[in-house]
Amino acid sequence: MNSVNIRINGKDIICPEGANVMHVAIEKGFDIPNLCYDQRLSPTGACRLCIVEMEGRPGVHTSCTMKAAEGLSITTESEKLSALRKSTLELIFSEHKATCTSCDREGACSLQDYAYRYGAAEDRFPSIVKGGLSDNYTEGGIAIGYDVEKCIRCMRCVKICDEVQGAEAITLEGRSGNVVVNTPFSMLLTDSSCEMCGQCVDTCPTGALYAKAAKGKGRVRTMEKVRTTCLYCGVGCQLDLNIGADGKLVKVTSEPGVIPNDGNTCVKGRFGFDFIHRDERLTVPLIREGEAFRESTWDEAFDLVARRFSGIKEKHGSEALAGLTSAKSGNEDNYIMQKFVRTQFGNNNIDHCARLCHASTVAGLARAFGSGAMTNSIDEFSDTPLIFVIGSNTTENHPVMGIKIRKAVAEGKTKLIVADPRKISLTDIAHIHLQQKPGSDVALINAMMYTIIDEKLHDRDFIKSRTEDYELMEAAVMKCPPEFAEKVSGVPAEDIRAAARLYAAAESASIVYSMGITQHTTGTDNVLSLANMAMLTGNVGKPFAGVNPLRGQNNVQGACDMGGLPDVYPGYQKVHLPESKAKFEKAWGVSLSDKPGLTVNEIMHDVGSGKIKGLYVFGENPVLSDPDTNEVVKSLKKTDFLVVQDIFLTETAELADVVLPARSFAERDGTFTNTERRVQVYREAVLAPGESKPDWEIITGVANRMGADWNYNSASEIMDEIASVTPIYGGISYERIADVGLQWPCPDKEHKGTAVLHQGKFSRGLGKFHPVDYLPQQELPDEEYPLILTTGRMLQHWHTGTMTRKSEVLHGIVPEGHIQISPADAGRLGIGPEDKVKVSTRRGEIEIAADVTDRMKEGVVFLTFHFKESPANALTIAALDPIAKIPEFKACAVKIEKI
Ligand SMILES: Nc1nc2c(c(=O)[nH]1)N[C@H]1C(S)=C(S)[C@@H](COP(=O)(O)OP(=O)(O)OC[C@H]3O[C@@H](n4cnc5c(=O)[nH]c(N)nc54)[C@H](O)[C@@H]3O)O[C@H]1N2
Ligand SMILES: Nc1nc2c(c(=O)[nH]1)N[C@H]1C(S)=C(S)[C@@H](COP(=O)(O)OP(=O)(O)OC[C@H]3O[C@@H](n4cnc5c(=O)[nH]c(N)nc54)[C@H](O)[C@@H]3O)O[C@H]1N2
Ligand SMILES: [Mo]
Repeated sequence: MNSVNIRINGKDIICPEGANVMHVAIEKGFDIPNLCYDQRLSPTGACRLCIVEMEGRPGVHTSCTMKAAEGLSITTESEKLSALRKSTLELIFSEHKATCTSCDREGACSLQDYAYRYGAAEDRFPSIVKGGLSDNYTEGGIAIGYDVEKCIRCMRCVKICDEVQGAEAITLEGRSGNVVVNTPFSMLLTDSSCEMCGQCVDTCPTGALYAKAAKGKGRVRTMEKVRTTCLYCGVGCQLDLNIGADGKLVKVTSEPGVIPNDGNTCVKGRFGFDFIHRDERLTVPLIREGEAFRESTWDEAFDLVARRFSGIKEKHGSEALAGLTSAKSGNEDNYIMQKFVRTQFGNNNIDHCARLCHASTVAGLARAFGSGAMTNSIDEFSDTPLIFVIGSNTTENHPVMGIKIRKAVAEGKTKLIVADPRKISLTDIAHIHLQQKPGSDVALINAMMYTIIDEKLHDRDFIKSRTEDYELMEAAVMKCPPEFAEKVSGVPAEDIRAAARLYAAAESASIVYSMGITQHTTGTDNVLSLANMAMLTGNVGKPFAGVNPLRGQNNVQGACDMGGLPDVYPGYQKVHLPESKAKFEKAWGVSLSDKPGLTVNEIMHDVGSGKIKGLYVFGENPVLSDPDTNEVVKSLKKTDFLVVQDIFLTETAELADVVLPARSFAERDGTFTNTERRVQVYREAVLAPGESKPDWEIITGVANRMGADWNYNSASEIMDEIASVTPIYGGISYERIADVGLQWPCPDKEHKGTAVLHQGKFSRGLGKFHPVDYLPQQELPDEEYPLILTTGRMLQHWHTGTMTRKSEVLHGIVPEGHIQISPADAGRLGIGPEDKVKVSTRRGEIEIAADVTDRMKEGVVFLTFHFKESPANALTIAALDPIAKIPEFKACAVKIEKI
């Protein structure tokens, strides 16, 4: 883009041609009054406060609709402008009842500020406001309230909902001259597309829209704002926790322009943190006495835990101990946890939920590219010519990335292919939807590659210069023409061909995937297939392309980076290699085991068989999240000694011998690493409940009583140790990431971080093609269990529900679980909407209400695992991918009966 010279108040400025003048002015520190402007939105020009004078053009002009052109010269303040702004404000007050004394926004309201600045009177014109509070802005008035008397019809809420969120849920009715209707916003959640993200509340300049839970709890100016990183998904949104005088969270706001979310959040980030103040929070250590727990001091708990673990080690050897680390907790805590297991337990029996999640990604992409991480960055999704979403329900599970994709498609910048057995929200706007049967992805992708090779759409230069073993892959693919894939997957061959052509023809194309790909006995094969297809078309190692596994938990990337895995130290340094062992023995001052440890499922298996006697579960809830719950509970009950460290008394904690109370992310400092490998800070914002401690402090307490001598004073100090032993984090320090996080690899203090991996060269040198053949799922439907059950998540809830089900808003929107079933299957089984059904597999059964929906394909049913009353994992199968050891959460055989 060309640069141009413009002039604001006599000051020369260089900016891109066509840039929004208001935006440029604000960036350069000029204070042009505005009410309808939000940098994320198209210009409205409605409030007329941003008027400026322009050299050579008489009159006044709105700067928010002005584009930068060479020689443009404007003046932002003058007597004339002040007079006009004053009367504009006075007119606005005829629509806005200035009840400032009782308003939460008092002292932090642009309207109030400008009125003061320009001496506007609130009562110069008669009020035309009618109506009052409308709590029913959203259904049941759960989250958001609307005060008609404060609305100045700036359109920011309408536009943010349309242009940014893509939900198009808000309409402004009856806007004609001076006529104001009672409820200009009419919406009902049940048949509205509102996602309750609260973007409208956040952009509202006057407080007409407000978070109901925050009403009366504190004025903006009296609250402290603490910038932090969201606890929910791997997008890593930056949020501002607004803290009231009582030290409690009042509401969440967010700032446009801040990476990676640009001020956008989903319903969980905006309204889902009230769980931190719930009475059910753990406040003191608990020790089991018979069937019940009693409270204890930290001293007693530390002593007991250390004594029992040491005792088990002495009597049964180090192999009798294992630990699970936590993708919900910080990098520092995970680093300390794996150091604890490796140095105090003396083995590598450390793993975590990444095993249930992206283990196949780590295995597959490491084999193909040399690194298991997302290759590209979140920002790119606004401008990627083609996005292929496969097995990711992006708008529900990585919502802020989902809205980026939605916006890019709406603006015509992006073509979208979605492959998912369900009609998810993204399929509504997709150019092609491939609705495959669960478990048939290899056939589908191979057939796409068959078409690409057959029609010579592949990138021969890239294949020749950057990859190896192409021929092996080609031989496998040529066994899988689209007609074969149609038989296996149920997707018409012509659709597969069309998708292949669209993907291959794009100037650059990005693959976005998640659990639909990874959670299969063929998970690693699925990932290898996607890597094959990206390399086949030269779509790796450049911007707007790549293979992008969306990491799930807020810090699952970090928990892996920190060595929360049985085969690697921090930074993926292999435990079996003598040089890494020597390095960490020197750094930690102890001798270490070079035998790779056990994975989650192997740990659970050995717990069940009695081989493992002592287990330390940190920040996970395997009773509800591991496959085949009945077996998991049986196993856990067999442990000699089970320690659970959590913020709540979870279903797993209920089985423990000792429960250790942790602080939540809002009560301590630390870092999370998001899905694009960006290391970001979260900060202490509220008072911690009772005697809870930060995770790293708790683990250190146990370690020191087992013989370690660790003296960490802060999370930042731990990060310095991490940086010293972890080359990809070598350049990370709290100082450097205070404002904006850095993306690893970031090897030294001068390095600016890495946005795109594998540019010029793959991490492993040449990219490696792998021949992959289609294999069916482990447990196929049969006469007795005729349907396929696939499991996953929904927008409003998080995994085992420990947090989201304790949030008023989230629980209010979705209080219970449902099984999604196609109208055809429901009809055949005589099941109607909301009917109670019994769902059973060879492993267990649950009762739940039916959601009959044409979003499901015939023969497939879908269940989330958020609700302990209807636990999905009572049904799932513990069959594992042979390489990655990830369970087949996405496909097993099931039977459904009406109760
Ligand atoms: N709201 C919310 N967000 C979350 C989470 C949460 O619990 N709640 N969890 C986080 C975590 S840890 C993770 S890992 C991510 C997961 O994020 P996603 O992977 O998006 O979540 P899922 O719902 O498990 O599965 C995604 C999709 O896979 C489809 N699917 C099922 N079987 C198959 C198949 O055989 N092939 C293909 N191609 N698709 C299939 C499902 O229909 C579903 O739409 O979400 C993260 N974000
Ligand atoms: N059927 C089925 N099962 C699945 C999946 C599926 O798609 N289908 N997906 C799998 C996937 S991808 C994943 S990632 C797993 C998730 O499985 P889990 O990780 O077991 O699930 P969460 O409910 O997120 O558990 C996190 C725990 O950490 C606690 N916690 C939160 N913050 C802190 C903290 O700061 N400190 C401590 N100590 N604890 C904290 C929470 O209260 C909660 O108990 O589930 C897996 N299970
Ligand atoms: Mo996950």
